Amino acid sequence: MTAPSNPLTQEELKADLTLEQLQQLVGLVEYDASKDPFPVTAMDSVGFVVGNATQTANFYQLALGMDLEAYRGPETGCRDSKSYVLRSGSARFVFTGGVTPDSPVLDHHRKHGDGVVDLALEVPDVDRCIDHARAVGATILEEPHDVTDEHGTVRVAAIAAYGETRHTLVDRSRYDGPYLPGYVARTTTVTRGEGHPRRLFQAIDHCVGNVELGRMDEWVEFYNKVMGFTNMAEFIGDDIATDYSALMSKVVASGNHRVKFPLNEPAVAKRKSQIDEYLEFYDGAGCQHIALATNDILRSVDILRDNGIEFLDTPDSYYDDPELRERIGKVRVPIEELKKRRILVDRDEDGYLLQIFTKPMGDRPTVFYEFIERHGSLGFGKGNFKALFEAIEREQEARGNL
Ligand code: TYF
Ligand code: FE
Repeated sequence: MTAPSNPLTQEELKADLTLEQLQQLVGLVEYDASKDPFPVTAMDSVGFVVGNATQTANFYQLALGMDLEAYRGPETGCRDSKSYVLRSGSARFVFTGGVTPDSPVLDHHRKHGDGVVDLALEVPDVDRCIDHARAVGATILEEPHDVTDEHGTVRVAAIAAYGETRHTLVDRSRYDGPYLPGYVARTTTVTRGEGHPRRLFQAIDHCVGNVELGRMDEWVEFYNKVMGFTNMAEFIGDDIATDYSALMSKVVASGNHRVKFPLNEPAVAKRKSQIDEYLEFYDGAGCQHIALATNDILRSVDILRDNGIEFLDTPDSYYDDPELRERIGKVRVPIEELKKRRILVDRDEDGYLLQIFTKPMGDRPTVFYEFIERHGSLGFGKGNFKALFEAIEREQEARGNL
């Protein structure tokens, strides 16, 4: 099988997302798919292990406006764990919790707390990807195999990434059942406000990994060599790191930029890096934040705040700085509207973006979300790094971890 010419996933082809909408949401570029040794269509799903999947699934429906889609657990023959599959646009999250005391899921949770275990990728040819990954020395966690039920067959495999994170590779082109064989369809029973308002985010924009001091380039090379990802221009180097961020960062992306993975490592600085705090509390490398693309960040943030989601605060001085207004130029709303909501704004040669960051979602200061509305910019908000890292450090200090 050849590389995908249409970057839409199996389900987006059936659903209401168009390629144009995705281009706008996550910023796609053109590329020659025929030379790609490891063709990737898109993110398939983000897999989480959590302490209580039943309540987490409920929370993500109520607070983040996601729809429940599928379920697997003791009632369906999976005795030791429960998994709930939720969706918002093309973004799919799978929350798993342990049921039996000896469940390996609980061992993972004991060590890492709530966190991301799987950044699963939809690929057109699982075997071709694994053949390539093996040839260049990747760790294969699961050999390619078929999973089948009355709805068809899914081919899956998995390779190891940073820490205990994995990339499951999924080809669901011969399957039309709920999520994966073994799952049953489950629909959302919660109603939100006026019946069922529009979703709060439409797609996954990028997933960031935090790795140990000195190991960022190793992981960049892993994505280059194993997955054929290329380096994007945006990075945080020594220069910025020592000034204020206490971290270094590089970004790798799949051929068409549909999948983007920034990687951070702590920088040696005067104070304890936010990345060190993560590594300490997650007990190792792992996924730090997931950026969710929205086409109306003002509305999303208003609803999310009403639902109890807490965002990082940005000082008035950020908005009142005349230099900001000069740098940003005209955006779709008055700066006052952004200031009211603490939404950040950045502009580069391609356009601009609006972004905001939540506080950590769980008990440990580890995983958080970013909401992002892109208007042409393909970047990550470089102009906001200083304000953002200062806001993160204020939280870190309040936790006594600075
Ligand atoms: O993904 C990014 O690169 C931006 C900025 O600890 C960022 O969202 C980078 C590092 C970090 C938090 C945000
Ligand atoms: Fe980000």
